[in-house]
Amino acid sequence: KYIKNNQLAIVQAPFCGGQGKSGVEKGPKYMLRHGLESNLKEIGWETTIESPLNEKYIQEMMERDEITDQFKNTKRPGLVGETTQTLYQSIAALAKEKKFVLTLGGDHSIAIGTVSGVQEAYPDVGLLWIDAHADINTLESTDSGNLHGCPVSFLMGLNKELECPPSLKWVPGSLSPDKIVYIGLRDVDKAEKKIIKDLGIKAYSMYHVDKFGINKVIEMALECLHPNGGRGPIMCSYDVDAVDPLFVPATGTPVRGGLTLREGLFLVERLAETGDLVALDIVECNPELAVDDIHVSDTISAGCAIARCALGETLL
Ligand code: 6HN
Ligand code: MN
Ligand code: MN
Ligand code: MN
Repeated sequence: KYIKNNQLAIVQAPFCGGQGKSGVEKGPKYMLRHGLESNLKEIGWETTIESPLNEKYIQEMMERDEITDQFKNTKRPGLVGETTQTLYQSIAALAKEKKFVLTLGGDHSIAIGTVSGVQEAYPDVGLLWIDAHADINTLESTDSGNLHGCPVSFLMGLNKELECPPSLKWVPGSLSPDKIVYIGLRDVDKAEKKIIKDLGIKAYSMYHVDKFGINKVIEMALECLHPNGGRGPIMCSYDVDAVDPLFVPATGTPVRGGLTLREGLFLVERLAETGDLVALDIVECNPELAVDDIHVSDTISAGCAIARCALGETLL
């Protein structure tokens, strides 16, 4: 009911500046080469490919160093701020046109732009964050200085009282703690645990997946986002490292003990079934971290399967 005429915008976000390993910017190209767009057409979507970050920009980005673009401990805030603002503007426009926005990353820092953009079209959107990590470090708490570990803190406005790099000041930061739910967590930093606890954010870790089963977990998560059986728009930001590295080996920060591939797909099949999903990010596929071709194809085909299941391929 939110999306008009099966319109789907596939946004390429070939960005690696939120972390230190190159190759994650190749995610979109690999997923498209795998046939993702034609597969989605086959199931009835009217697709367009959007590339808000142009070639020249990406070339420049790869050449920028983290010595000059640094803010205290934080790496490349200038680059991350500019890139996510560009994505934000383009995605806000697409979502307002009532298109489903599928963004292919890139590292997870791009969610600063994708979620802010979708929120502009759907202020009450509920965000499902599927990840091994919580990505809620602040400018002060981050140990690594990698901004892909921080997008949620920006989306929630947690850096506003801190000294913030000018490039990231555009972020509205209006996501409230009851409009995000985590699933898949198993590597959360100490400071992140405290933030999650203090703000009362709902988080289903792998412990909860084992305890309740994936079906119960997703039902509880949906209930948190739109309580009392209510309905409303849903966005999903899906870090492929939520799925166990057995199935998704080529990713920057793999953590063992994750979702099975079926659990990872079931989650998004259930979202497709609600009919309320308006946007999806698929991030952190890094084909360059594969040790062989099988690792590449396992990772890319899992990423594509997540997109297809979220967009209804497996619904009968
Ligand atoms: N991701 N908590 C660690 C950090 O560097 O802040 C890991 C972050 C991983 C980020 O997977 O998108
Ligand atoms: Mn992660
Ligand atoms: Mn960690
Ligand atoms: Mn992540």
